[in-house]
Amino acid sequence: MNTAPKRYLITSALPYANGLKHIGHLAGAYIPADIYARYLRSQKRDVVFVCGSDEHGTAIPIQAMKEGRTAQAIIDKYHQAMKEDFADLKISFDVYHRTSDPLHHETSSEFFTYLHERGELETKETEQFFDESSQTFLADRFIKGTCPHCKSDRAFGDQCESCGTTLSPDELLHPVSTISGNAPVKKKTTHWYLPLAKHEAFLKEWIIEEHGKDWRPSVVGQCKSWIDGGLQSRAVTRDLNWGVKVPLTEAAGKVLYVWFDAPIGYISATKQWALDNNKDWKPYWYNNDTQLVHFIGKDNIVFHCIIFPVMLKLHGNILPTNVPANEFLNLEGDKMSTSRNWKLDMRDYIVDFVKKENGGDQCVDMLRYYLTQIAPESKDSEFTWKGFQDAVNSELVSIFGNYVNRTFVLMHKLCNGKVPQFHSHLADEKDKQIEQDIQEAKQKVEFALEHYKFREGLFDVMDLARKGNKYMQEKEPWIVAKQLGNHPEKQALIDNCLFNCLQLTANLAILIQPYLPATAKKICHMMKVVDKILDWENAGSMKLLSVGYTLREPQLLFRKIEDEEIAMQLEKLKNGVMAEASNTELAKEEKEKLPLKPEIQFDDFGKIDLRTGTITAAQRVPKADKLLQLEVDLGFEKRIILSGIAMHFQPEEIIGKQVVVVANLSPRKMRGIDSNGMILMAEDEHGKLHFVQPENTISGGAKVS
Ligand code: B3M
Ligand code: ZN
Repeated sequence: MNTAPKRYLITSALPYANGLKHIGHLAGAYIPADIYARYLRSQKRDVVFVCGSDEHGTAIPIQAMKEGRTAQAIIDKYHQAMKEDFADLKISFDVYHRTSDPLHHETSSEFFTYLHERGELETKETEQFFDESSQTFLADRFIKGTCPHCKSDRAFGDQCESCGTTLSPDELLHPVSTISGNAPVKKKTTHWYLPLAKHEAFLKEWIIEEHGKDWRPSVVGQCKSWIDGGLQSRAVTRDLNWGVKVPLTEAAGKVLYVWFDAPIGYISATKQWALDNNKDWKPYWYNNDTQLVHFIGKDNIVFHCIIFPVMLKLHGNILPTNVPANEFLNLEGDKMSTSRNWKLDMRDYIVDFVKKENGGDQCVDMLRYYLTQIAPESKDSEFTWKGFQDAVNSELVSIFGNYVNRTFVLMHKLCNGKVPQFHSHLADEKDKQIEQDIQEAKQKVEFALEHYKFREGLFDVMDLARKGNKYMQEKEPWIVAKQLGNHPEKQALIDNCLFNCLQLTANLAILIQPYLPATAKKICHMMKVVDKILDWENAGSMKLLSVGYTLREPQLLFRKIEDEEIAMQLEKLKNGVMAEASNTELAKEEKEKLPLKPEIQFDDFGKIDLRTGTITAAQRVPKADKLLQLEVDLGFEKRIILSGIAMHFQPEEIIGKQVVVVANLSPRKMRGIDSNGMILMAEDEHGKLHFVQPENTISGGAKVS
């Protein structure tokens, strides 16, 4: 690892072609990758940035069923839409491929065959649910039933939608096929497995020993807990009629598991890029002097850090150098969710801002700015419209935009629209300091970008703009112009200030370029220089603009975001959720038939001991999207209770809430944690949960009957 990488291959998670993608995806896997790629290109390094649509898996036929269209129609529609959205937001993929492409089918079949022929896969016969009327094996998501834990009938073969428990189809009570509505039968089927346990030593050595220090702690932590939990063999084939056919005669009707073929999509995309550009793709996947970096969200860590690396190793390819996975981005106090329509799609932003009359490239950069500033690099973070407005108005407009604009206005006013000379004999401490600040900024931003600390790098660029403002404010060239009368050095003093301010502006353009490419270009246009000036090696220089060169009139770099725009977005978000909730089958079903459970006797109810309590602590449960771990004070004791409310509440906001607890429920283990009781919740017509509470705060442990 001492030799500098010769070439870089950057990948962004291949989005499922089953719907539009939201800004959480954008912030997690696309913007940071794009910043990194643009930075490397400005360093003139050899870089290929690949992505494409993930068009296999059960997600696609399920969406087809929902929209009443064919799977092919679904992938065509969303592949095109996603491709356009990424282009609109200036994500600079070198190739945007798709996994339905024959080149990908070929590449992934070859990969499977290679592993199969070398005996690296095992086969196992298992029994799986089968729908006789449609003659199909049922993927977990296609089986519906009653949850063995909470008894809700909104449970699927993979997870209960009510309490969030992860399920296997066998655990469901009264399973039915969602295709036919009939009870499925069990049928024998053979599948191919990747025996991960065999590679445990390699994974430990590679992840923990080799990368334990340079990968993000959250990534290493997740890998470690997977490995420590014992690695199970993973099925790499499925009984499904949508996907890459398993290239074996005995495997008719089977396809590769989507998580087997999707990451191979990175290779197919590289091949496509090579074909289109008359290049050789092989060094990017076989030579050790390639730096492979996967940008993903945290839910994809196990696939990119454990399963795919094992596949790559067995196939003789290089391994990723880093997997800078991001945590999740919440929206206005709640988790983003497609099913509840609590989200902001990239497309929504494009339509409401970018494609509006006062929109355009500046709005693209405004979103890129805010999403990087709040990037969930080390913990979940939150998008709020107010936060967006503040970031744009008080930072981009007031600091960055204002600095550049003042520099140009003053230069036109006080220096005849030309780059002035610098008179060294008049240089003071402030002049020396600002020059040093520029050089330091370059080093800081560079260090941050090389280490995938995109937020930090952006902060350092803004900090330089802040320093520029301060320098100008202290030098006050407009006062010098007014007050120094006929002072012989008057113009020289003004010149020095504006010379520095202009060189700083050119430096800002270089440093901001990976983050806000359109803004950098606009500054170049104003400076009447070609984009070539944006090469990274130019940063730190005080000779970017030549003395005597005429510059254009300034243009405003960013517009303000008005209160009304924010109010409208918030309104839209709320209305969207309402509309979605009343649309969903679920809501309809529940409104029509919320049948009462069978009658019980007074004694049955008497067995339940309900008590009041107060939530004194709350935290998320790792790897369980829906669960919160609560500490509840019942007056006579404190207890740990797990509750499936994480999609509805942030841990911080529920501390201190009074609740009603089923206090004598036998303890149940979930995710390795004992839950001692249950909290009563009421669900409204939109599917939102509310605490059942006493009308006034009363002491803990009070009996409820
Ligand atoms: N399509 C899952 C996701 O979007 C999946 C990523 C594949 S990357 C090879 O979360
Ligand atoms: Zn349940």
